[in-house]
Amino acid sequence: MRADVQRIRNWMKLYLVMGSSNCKLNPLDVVDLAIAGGITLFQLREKGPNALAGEARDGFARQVQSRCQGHGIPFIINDDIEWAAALQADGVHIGQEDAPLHEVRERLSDRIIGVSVHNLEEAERAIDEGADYLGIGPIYATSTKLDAQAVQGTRLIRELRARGITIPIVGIGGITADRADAVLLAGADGVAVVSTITMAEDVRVETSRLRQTVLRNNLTYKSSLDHLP
Ligand code: TZP
Ligand code: MG
Repeated sequence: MRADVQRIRNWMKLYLVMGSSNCKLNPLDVVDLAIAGGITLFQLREKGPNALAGEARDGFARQVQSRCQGHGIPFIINDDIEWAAALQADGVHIGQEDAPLHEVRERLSDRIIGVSVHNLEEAERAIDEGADYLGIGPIYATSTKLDAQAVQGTRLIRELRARGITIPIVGIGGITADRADAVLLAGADGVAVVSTITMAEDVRVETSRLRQTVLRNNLTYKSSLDHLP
């Protein structure tokens, strides 16, 4: 059964995206500390020059997944639909260059499907085709994703909300605890981060700092949503 919109909205609040190569510490320790600090969703994005492959990738994914399951945190996979299906992950996050959404929905009918969008047209298409949430970014400059598109600030998030579009939205790219406010006030349900958590001096403390910011601000956003037609 597909999760309802309110649950998905709540899962967006503090969304950790990471792969083993994004971490200074042992990546499984980072996952444990981020869970202790209060992440609400985990996306495994195992890509880039030092990414794991084959059995090592599979073993790592299963260890992360079991930690997430132990804490009721949805575990989703970046890009790789067949891998998500094989792992029985809670969902998948796809970009514009990945398989078309209707095919992904056929393969993973009851799973969470998130889509990265960069403009109004991509957003409307993803919504029409049944995306569960939109990932929008890079909001700020990032050095984590080498092929990231141009920095776009919060413009698209504000534009979608101004049009009365209520789909769950998460902002990504260069987001820190100090910058999260602007993303949430623009209308995002939450923030997705890589390096602010994975490279933090104290992963647990930084995660809970982000969580406090997000929970405080989301109240403001929810009450403004109540007034939409
Ligand atoms: N997609 C857009 S920006 C980005 C992704 C995966 C990377 C975000 O990483 P960071 O370290 O939070 O800027
Ligand atoms: Mg992708």
